[in-house]
Amino acid sequence: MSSSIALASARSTTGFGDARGRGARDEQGRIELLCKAGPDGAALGDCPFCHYVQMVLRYKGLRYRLIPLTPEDKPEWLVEGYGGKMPCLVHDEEAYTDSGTITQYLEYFFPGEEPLTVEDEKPELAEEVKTATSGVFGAFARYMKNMDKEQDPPLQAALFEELDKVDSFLQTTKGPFLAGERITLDDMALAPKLYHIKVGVAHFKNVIIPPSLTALAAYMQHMFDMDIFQESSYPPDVITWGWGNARK
Ligand SMILES: N[C@@H](CCC(=O)N[C@@H](CS)C(=O)NCC(=O)O)C(=O)O
Repeated sequence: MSSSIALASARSTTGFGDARGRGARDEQGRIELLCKAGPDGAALGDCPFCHYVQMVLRYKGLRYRLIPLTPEDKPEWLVEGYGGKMPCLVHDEEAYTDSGTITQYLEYFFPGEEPLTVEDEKPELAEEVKTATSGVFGAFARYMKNMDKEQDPPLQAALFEELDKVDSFLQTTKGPFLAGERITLDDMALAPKLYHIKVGVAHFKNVIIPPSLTALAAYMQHMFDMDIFQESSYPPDVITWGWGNARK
């Protein structure tokens, strides 16, 4: 089995098979989410992509079994069939990897009253959200992984530039969410990354996100206060453990 999306596409031209509309109630309790384990090897680890998927599952009110795994504990089918990638969602005897694919799948099979995207109604806005947010995590990861002190200032500047982009964008849409008044998948994808940034740069670089980015600060507070964020989250020291390993 090459990739989960290819598998799903093979079953139907709609991309995710034909079972849409069976309703969440039929499916509850039959969803499993395999994700990175934390320092104790058993509790939830520091994965913003898993955090994202969990926020979507909880937003939709779907029950699921969370299965944190160390690299050694990954089942053979995951390693052999899916390159060991996590998060991995298992539903109806099919597995799906990549948080973007997983959340599209959930949105397709378990649609709510309002869509979690604005792509259909406001494609330009959807594009603007992507442009404003897509560079954030890469810039953060490059800064975090850098061990050469001389390279820190430009890498920090690059990250702050990306955060500034998000701040400016939030000023135009007026919040509380990226696309305005309605939460979208982009919010649930971004907030866990902002959590990593907040904790990671303070711990490893001794800097804080510039307080002048007031729209971003308000956005972060709003997202971090949401029940679905907190219920899917892990403590800050799990983040510093994870990035400590990535910096070795
Ligand atoms: N692009 C992927 C990234 C997933 C990813 O990087 N997962 C990492 C942690 S953040 C992971 O689970 N690593 C542990 C492992 O694979 O054993 C997605 O969106 O799902």
